[in-house]
Parts: sequence; C-alpha cells; structure tokens
Amino acid sequence: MQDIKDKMPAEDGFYMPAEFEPQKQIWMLWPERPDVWRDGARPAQKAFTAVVEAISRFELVTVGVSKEQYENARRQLPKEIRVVEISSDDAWMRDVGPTFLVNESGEVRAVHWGFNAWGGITDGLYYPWDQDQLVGKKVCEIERIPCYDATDFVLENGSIHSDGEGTLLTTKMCLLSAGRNPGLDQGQIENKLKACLGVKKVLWLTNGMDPNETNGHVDDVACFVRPGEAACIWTEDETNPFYPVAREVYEELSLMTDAMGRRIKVHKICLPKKVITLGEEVQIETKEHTLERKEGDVCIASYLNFLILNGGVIVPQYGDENDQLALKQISEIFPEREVVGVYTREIVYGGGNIHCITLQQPRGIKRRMDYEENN
Ligand code: KQY
Repeated sequence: MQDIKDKMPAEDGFYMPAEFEPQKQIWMLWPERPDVWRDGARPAQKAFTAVVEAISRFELVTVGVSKEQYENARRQLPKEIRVVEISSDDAWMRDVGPTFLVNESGEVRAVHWGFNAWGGITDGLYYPWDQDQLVGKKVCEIERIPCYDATDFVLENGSIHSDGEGTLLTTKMCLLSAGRNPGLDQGQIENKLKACLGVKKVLWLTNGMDPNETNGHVDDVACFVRPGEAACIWTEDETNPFYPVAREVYEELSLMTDAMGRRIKVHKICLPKKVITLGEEVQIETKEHTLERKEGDVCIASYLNFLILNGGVIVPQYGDENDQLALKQISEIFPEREVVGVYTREIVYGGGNIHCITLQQPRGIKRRMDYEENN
C-alpha cells in the first residue's frame, strides 16, 4: 500500500473515533526481550496469553510475533487467534501501532507516526527502535488500510484518547517532553494533532503518573468512557505516591469542557491499595541501552489502563485488596458491557498494562446515508 503523503486526514474528512465505538479487531505483539521481561519473558507470555483469551471472548485478535518466537507463540495462543510474523523491538502495540481513523461513510484509514522508544536518545527506554518504527506500516499493509505518513512527528497512541466527537485528551508532561518533538511548541503540536486526527479541541492535563517510563501517558490516568464523560484515577490515601497526580487530574478534568461544549462528568476509579514495587524475585536482565529495572522500583499500576471492547471491558488485576472495588466501579460506568479482570502483574513489571499492549481497529460505520451522494 502506498503512504498518503500529500494530504492531511482532516482535509479528507477522517478523524480518530473513540475506543467505545464499534471495533473490528484487536492487535497485539508478543513479548520476548529479556532486558524488559523477566525469566526469558515466560511469565509475561502467560499474562499476555490470558489477556488474549479474555479479549477473544468478545472480538477477533491478531498477534504479531518474531520469526524466532512464532512456534512458541502459536503453541501458547488459542487456535482461533491469528498469529502473523511482525518484527518489533518490544511488545507495546498501543504505542508502536498506527492511529486508526474513520470517516462518515464508514471507511477506515490510519496515521503512521514517528516512534522513538518514549523519548529517543534524550530519555528513551531502549535503543534501537527501528523495528518498532515499522510496525504501524506493516499493520496497515496486512489490513490494506491506506496510511498517512506522519513519521516526522513522534507520537504514541498511549498518550492520546479521543471522544470521537472532536475532543482529544492528552498530557503536557508527555507531548511537550524534550524527547518527543522538541522543535515544536504547544500550539504547533496542537495544530498537528488537529490536522492528523480530525479533532477540534485538545484538552491538556498537566501530568501523568510516570515521568520516567512514558513521560506521563494519559492512558494510565484518564480516559473517555462515553461522549461527555471521562474516568480518572483516584485515591484518598495521602501517603500514596500517586495521590498528588490523581487529585490534579480529577480537578483539571472536572473543569474542562469538550469540543461540543459539554462540561465533562468525571468518574473516579481507585488505585491499588498497596503500592506495587519490583520485588527481589523479579530479576530483569540489565543491558546497555535499555532502562534498568531494579528491586524497589515503583510500578505504574493503574486499573484505568483497561481496554474497552464491543460488549466488554478488560481490566488489570494485581492481587490487591482494591481489585474487586475497581471491577465494581468500572461495571457501574459501563452497565452495558461485561467487565472482566485479568491478573497482569507481570505486564506491569515491564512498565505498562492491558491498554498499552493492545490496539483496537475500528469497524468504521456509515453515519450519514447521504454521504456518498454529496461527495
Ligand atoms: O501505553 C502505555 N502506557 C505504554 C507503556 C509502555 C511502557 C514501555 N516499557
């Protein structure tokens, strides 16, 4: 498939839909690198498989895997899962994958961004990232989805959420970080997002919860749950290291209005009661050019890193006292979807969670019957 280089998605009538809109399938990658995943990635592969199994109750799943891991992944994954060979540098499909777009007549296109392992040589997590950079393009090729080339701009899908009605939610901590697009100021970044994602208004939270891992991806702290409504992390425990950011995100979101002029209704979702850290049993190989993960490191464990599916929501579980409460709160927000918890401590040890390892491909629905006649 040819990249679209001369036009911008917004000019062509394409925009980023919300995660809660109809989906065609979920994309994932298979974990294997020993300097991110402990014990040769075997525990992580089990956890990824559990996530795949939970998703496949609701939707089709495609998993990209290296040639070396193909047989192992094929053996571990259920037979109805499509396994395709895709090289990558790690397994964060959310961030290395394309941003899928739709238009009013139900067509699907995508934007392929620049990727530099969450900060490049400034503060990226590993080097090199050349195979990750190609994943978005390969996904579009496999699905025959026309793809806009935006590789001049660094962006990960974990750093943005769309409400599908013209509003984009992000954080300054990430998008204005020195390792992303240092030549551009906030206004220029906003214009690029509007042109590439077809949005009208960008809502800027100040901070995310992980300044070092992803420089504050929004998908750990807040998301849209339906038009006009968002959810965010919350704790009453002042000793929790994430207490300040949880309060700040809640207060900022509660004062925001979306592109349609609605004051956003904000739902609170608890954090794990006990802060999760890397225990001494979690020995992760140290390698040059990869961020070191060591005993005592605080993990970015948030229940908000859930994935919304057609008819379901897949939620991280940690074996924490608050696991059930999180499921209850999320079920109340999504009474029309089945909420399923999956134990994902092994994924959190690698620095992310269910939302970060998955990427939804929208189905694309015809919204305007008269679209073809007028275009
Ligand atoms: O989307 C996310 N929040 C990604 C987490 C990636 C972490 C890489 N170690």
